Amino acid sequence: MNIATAAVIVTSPDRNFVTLKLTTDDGLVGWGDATLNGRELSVASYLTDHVVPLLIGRDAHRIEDTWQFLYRSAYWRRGPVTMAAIAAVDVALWDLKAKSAGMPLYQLLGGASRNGLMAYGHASGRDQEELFDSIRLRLDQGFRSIRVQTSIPGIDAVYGVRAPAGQESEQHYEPAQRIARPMEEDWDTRAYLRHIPTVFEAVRNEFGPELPLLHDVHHRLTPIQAARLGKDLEPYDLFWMEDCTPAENQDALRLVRQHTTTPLAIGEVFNTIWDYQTLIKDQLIDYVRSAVTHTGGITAMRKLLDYAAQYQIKSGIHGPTDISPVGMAAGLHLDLAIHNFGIQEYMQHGDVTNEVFRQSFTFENGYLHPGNEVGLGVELDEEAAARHPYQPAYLPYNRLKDGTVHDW
Ligand code: EZ4
Ligand code: CO
Repeated sequence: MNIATAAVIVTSPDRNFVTLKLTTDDGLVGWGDATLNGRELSVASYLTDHVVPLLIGRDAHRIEDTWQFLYRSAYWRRGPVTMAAIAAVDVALWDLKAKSAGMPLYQLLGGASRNGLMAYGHASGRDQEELFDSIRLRLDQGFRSIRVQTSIPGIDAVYGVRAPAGQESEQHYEPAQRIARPMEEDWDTRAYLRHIPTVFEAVRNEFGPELPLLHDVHHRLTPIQAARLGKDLEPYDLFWMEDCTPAENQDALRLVRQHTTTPLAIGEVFNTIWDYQTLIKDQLIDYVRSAVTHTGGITAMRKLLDYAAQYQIKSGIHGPTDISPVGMAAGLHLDLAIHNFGIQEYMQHGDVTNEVFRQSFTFENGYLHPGNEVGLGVELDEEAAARHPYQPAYLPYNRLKDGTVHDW
């Protein structure tokens, strides 16, 4: 089973996606997701210009060897562009191996460790009424765990707040926008720290103690501010507080950890196991947030999550709309197979994306399942993809009131 052709497909149905297509000399097709939100073409170039020529003629069964070859032969290690490119190759090879074995991928990873994957949905609102409507909408859709984000009085635009429930754009919230320059948002940490505990108090009073609630701080706090927020949220029993500090400095989480029992999740912008080294061995976090797409594929994620498992740290695989259905499916197969599954984020793609990517994973009664098609169970429709050419898009960024650039 040698690789005969490798092609990079860039398509923009509801948003940009970069997909790697591998075909073998015996006629199988494998798919990998290489989407890096707002920097898509750099990964497409890394693949097309530097990786595709190296893949032709290689034995598609040699997944570990191909991973090590791409990682080490580049000399320049790690980084989001490199690791997304390696991830795409790795996931496409796992898709091929599972297809050649005639099995869904999770069977090759050890088989199912559970019946379904608890997924959390996103709720948000500009005020309490909108937020409660949004939570009810997710509950009606079957979600049994909810991420809560809200507007903050005194801040104009805040991460994670989507259009009100029922509006057309509500279904496919996407922070990246198809504009020529990044949108500027504003930020006020003191206003945020005052407001958020009141929101969780209101949500608990309305929806009761059972519902698992999550919150994404999106890297905006210093360690001592994050420690305070974790303490202030303890009465509301969060499932997790996500990305509370920008964790290039892993020791920042030590300070947060010393002050609060609110569970901590981090890592959607990390790209290797080394970004977690201190966090895992010193037990400073509870959930690993990496996406298969951004962390070197199934091969690297399996090692990362097995390492985390030794410290009772669980998975919380990133599942925003900027992970394509191919990347989502890869995460779901891994989730089903590992022992230390925690929760899976599920933002749900829009109809146009779902026409381009035919998928067989299911969402029923709050649980995702990767399905039982051979391989990943996702096939890209190249004719449909060609109808949606690439469109430049940027994620927003933040400034404080005095104009200083802040973490977004
Ligand atoms: O902002 O995926 O937890 N989810 C998130 C996402 C990220 C986007 C960035 O591309 O933080 O919404
Ligand atoms: Co996040």
